[in-house]
Amino acid sequence: DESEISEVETYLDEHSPDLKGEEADLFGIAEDKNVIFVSVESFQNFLLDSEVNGTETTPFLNDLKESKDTIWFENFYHQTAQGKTSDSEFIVENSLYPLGRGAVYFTHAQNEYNALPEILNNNGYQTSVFHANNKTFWNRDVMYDNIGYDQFYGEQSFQVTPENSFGWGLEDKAFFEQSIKYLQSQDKPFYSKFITLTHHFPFELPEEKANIDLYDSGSNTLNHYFQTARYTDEALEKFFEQLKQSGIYEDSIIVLMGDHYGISEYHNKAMSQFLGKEIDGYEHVQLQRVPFMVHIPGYEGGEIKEKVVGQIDVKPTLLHLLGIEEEKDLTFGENMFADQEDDFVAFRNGSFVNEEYIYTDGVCYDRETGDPLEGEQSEACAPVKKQVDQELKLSDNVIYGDLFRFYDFGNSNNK
Ligand code: GP9
Ligand code: MN
Repeated sequence: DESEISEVETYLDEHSPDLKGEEADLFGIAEDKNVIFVSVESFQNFLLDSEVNGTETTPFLNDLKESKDTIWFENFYHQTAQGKTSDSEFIVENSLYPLGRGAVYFTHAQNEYNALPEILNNNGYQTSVFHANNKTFWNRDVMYDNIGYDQFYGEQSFQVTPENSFGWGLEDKAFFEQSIKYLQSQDKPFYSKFITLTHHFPFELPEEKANIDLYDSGSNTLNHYFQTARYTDEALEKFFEQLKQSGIYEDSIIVLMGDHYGISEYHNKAMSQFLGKEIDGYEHVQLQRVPFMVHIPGYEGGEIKEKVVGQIDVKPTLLHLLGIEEEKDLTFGENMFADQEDDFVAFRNGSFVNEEYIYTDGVCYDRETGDPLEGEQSEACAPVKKQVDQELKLSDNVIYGDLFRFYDFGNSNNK
């Protein structure tokens, strides 16, 4: 009820960043531009700059992340749980945490939200999603409708043939190519989310489409993982070219984000062979880093940001870049361009990362060295851990109690 939502409001007020709006870096740099957001399936950071038998896995992304017109957050973590891709979508759209059990997209698709597409709609954007799978998968059709997407281009919007599909369906190269005509039909400015599919478990690719060797380890999954990653890297490169050719590129910013891990703990032995080190709790958390790149055509100030950030921070960050100030929004994440000292990335299981520490399975590690802290030092994580648990609980309250019904966001979203 009202008292529960004011508890959330008070907590978020007390923990909001020092710099808001125009004071922080890059405010409004993408004002009135189109936003092309690409959710890259199962893509983990360790793929970047990796090689198999001397061949780069991701030549396109390797260049992109270092280029003048890209801002790359190298310590960006996915925060998904059982809802996988749908959790990553939910976190990005709402800056709320996913649930500990089940997928919010299924269990709470009818809640009141103040989601990114609705806010963008109110600010004159046309909003759409592109994903070549059945529309009902993850209950997307229902959720998308609730949170304000204008169009959803699902499997039926695409020509899927035996030649252009394998694995989960339409291959990424055909998916992007066939999407261009729909993008051209959007009213400007538009916000369009693309969800890729090829680089999905079990990561199998027809041999003639593979441009990198299989890896050689005891895990068939990891062995294939590089081939589909390479395929998706090529698909993204082609997509950028097509955006340029169709004249969309210059008036757009392109955001790339990995949705969640592709290689689970089950493959730790093979992963440890690949990385050349043992995978303890610390390394496991570090493996949850996924790409997050903001590509701004014409921008010259590209840099690699070391700040610890996560999917929960995407919504306030995008609004910041677009120059949209949502004074009354309730977000658990923070604008990545604002300075904030005591911030952390919380995971659904209660683990966390902040600038100094990584906490998981009851162990507090030094983030810099990866060493577990011993004795009294190990208490260093305790105060942050307390806040992490409180924050997850408050976010759960919002979802389970549908608390946004009782809050006035100060815009037309409230019914
Ligand atoms: C399905 C695709 C993959 O449409 O988004 O979902 P995942 O299994 O990664 O959650
Ligand atoms: Mn996924």
